Amino acid sequence: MSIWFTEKQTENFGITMKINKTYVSEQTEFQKLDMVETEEFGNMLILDGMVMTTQKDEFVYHEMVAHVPLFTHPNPKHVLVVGGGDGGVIREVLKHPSVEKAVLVEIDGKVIEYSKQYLPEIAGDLENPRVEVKVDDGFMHIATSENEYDVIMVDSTEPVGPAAKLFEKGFYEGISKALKEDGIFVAQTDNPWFTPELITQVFSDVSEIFPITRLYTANIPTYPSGLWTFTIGSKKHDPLEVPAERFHDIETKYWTPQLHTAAFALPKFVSDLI
Ligand code: AG3
Repeated sequence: MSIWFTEKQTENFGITMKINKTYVSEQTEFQKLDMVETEEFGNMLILDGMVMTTQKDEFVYHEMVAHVPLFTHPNPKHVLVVGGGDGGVIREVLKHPSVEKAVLVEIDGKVIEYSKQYLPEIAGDLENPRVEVKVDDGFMHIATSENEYDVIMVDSTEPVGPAAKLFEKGFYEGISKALKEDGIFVAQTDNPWFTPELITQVFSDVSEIFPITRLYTANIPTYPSGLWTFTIGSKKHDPLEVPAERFHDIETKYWTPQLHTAAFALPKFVSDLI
């Protein structure tokens, strides 16, 4: 007998994977957490029935969340990751030598604990001395920060459950206040096939707050539709005007200097959303 997991991505459509083992299946204080081994994509973290990350394709999301804003900023020193308790974004942030301190604010300590145990190559850098891990509410952390960060990355779940307030305009206003005068932020903003209205709404909210607002995409096979979007809000630096010499050498599997710019070239039906 084989066991299969389906994420129902919409009422009528889903993604199905063969599961070899279930390591954890637990209701935490905030959400349902499952950690499983899949045949095709290695170990996988599922929150509230939604695929968060897998060993095989995690690099796409984590590299694209981290490197696009970090290379856009000329000298990012102080960085905040909201959510992202699996540690993947932090691992990529640490590849930038200018970063002196990276703060991770994850609401659910269990995500951190089980990621360290079952996703060690993703979570391994959470112990790095340049990293400060806080198990806390990211929304509150933003609300109480002022003029502190060069770059903020919002690595949230979907806008249901604990992350719903991370997609509201008031949160982006808080982010703007928490950023320094030339700060940049990025948020994962779902996909254009099943949640086009969300992309339009977030883009419009962010562009009312930030002078430079941009949308870019990456291919993530285990996320709904595979075509994922990220929205950037920037006070001064434009991700489309990064001087070539700023792209220092780093080891990546998805991001390249060419892709940094190419990721902003949108299919027509996607650019029509913004
Ligand atoms: N956070 C965004 C995952 C969204 C996936 N959505 C879904 N499967 N319906 C990923 C966390 C990785 N650090």
